[in-house]
Amino acid sequence: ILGISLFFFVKVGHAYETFQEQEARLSNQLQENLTGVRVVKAFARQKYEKDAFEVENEEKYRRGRQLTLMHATYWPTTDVLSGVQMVLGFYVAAVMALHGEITVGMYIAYAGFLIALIWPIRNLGRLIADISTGFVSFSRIQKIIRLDEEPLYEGAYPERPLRGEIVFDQVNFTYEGEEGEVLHDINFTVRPGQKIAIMGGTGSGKTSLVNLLPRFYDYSNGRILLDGAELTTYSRDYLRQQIGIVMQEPFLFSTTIRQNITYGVTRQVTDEEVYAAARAAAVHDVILAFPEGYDTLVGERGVTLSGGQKQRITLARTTLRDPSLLILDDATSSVDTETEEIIRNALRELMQNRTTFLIAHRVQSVLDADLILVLDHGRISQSGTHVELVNQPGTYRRIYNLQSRIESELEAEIGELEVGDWELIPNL
Ligand code: DUT
Ligand code: MG
Repeated sequence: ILGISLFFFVKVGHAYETFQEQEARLSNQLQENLTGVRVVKAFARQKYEKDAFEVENEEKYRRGRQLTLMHATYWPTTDVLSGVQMVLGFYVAAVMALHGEITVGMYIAYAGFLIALIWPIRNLGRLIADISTGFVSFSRIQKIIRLDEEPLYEGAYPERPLRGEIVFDQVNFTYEGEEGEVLHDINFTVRPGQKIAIMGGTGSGKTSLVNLLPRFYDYSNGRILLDGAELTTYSRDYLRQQIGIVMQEPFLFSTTIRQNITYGVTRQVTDEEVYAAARAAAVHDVILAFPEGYDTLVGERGVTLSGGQKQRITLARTTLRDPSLLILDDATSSVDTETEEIIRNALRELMQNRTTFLIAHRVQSVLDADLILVLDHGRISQSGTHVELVNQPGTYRRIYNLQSRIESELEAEIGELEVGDWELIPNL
């Protein structure tokens, strides 16, 4: 029995593992289909997805059946084996009793021992086979438990608020487990209160660069100094309290709009403060237009917001936190030019005396930046102020010319060209 159990220990363990893997694949596919249901519908891929699900589901059925078949062979085999052993034992003892080698009393005692011995051994065998599935589950859980937890509170908590002086000194960065550097040799200096604009094509590393500041990732080489101290000496918790970030992909929780805006603010906030933050993000009037105003639920149980509305609410959320250092990662990409103008004017006050990183695509947004960095495949290809960059050949001037040409063509068409606009465009 022990021999057979050990054999099955290996077999069942393996079958169980492949079954579990398939189950994971199936739930993954189901989850993707549900979250991406709009895309599936838009591309009329229902049948394709159903068929793909069917294939994976069939495979899970096949592996499950194999596992069940194994158990179905193993259990009766050990049962038959125990039964045969018992019958043999009874038979031999009966023959001995008949020949008078043992007494009948002894035979009865012996039969009792035999029953008491064989069933536990049969059960032990089953246990061994079951342990193998336990091991498989355990190692799968361990894979998750073993992952390093981000040490949130390790490091310094300076008493004074951040001034926002930042030095990037030959910083290189590679995503863990991935090949190829995403940022190469980044050097620049930011004085407290300055506004830094980052421009560059998609995938050039803009988000990666600003994500280094709240220590979402740690850089591989070089140094980043924040107020004179190496960034990695600060605790992540402290940095994230001090740094307000509006992420590129807006995310809202399924609660009220008010709770979404006040998210992450630990002190008591008045309605007036919430309204002010919403006004700065040009979303106050939009919210009031909803039937329940600030108490309107977002998401499945409430209203579905447009991309631009979501983005502005996340902007209000960060504004309300009143951070020492502000990062706006493409924070106005989903709003129209006019709304962007409103937001820009409202944010101007917020950015005052506060180090701000602004990732933008429209030259209009970066005109007044103290430093503009143009990223190209992870390198800073150009840096300087608007006036400096526009007077030298390069990417920035190209983008600038392109955008102002489109704009002036548009404006000429509308026939509303204002004299003031031309001041921004120097003679080229
Ligand atoms: N990258 C990774 N892993 C990640 C995130 C990004 O390998 O978790 C890669 C993709 C890309 C490069 O890093 O090749 C830079 O990505 P980033 O998101 O920084 O680019 P971006 O400048 O912010 O692009 P976009 O304008 O599209 O937001
Ligand atoms: Mg980005």
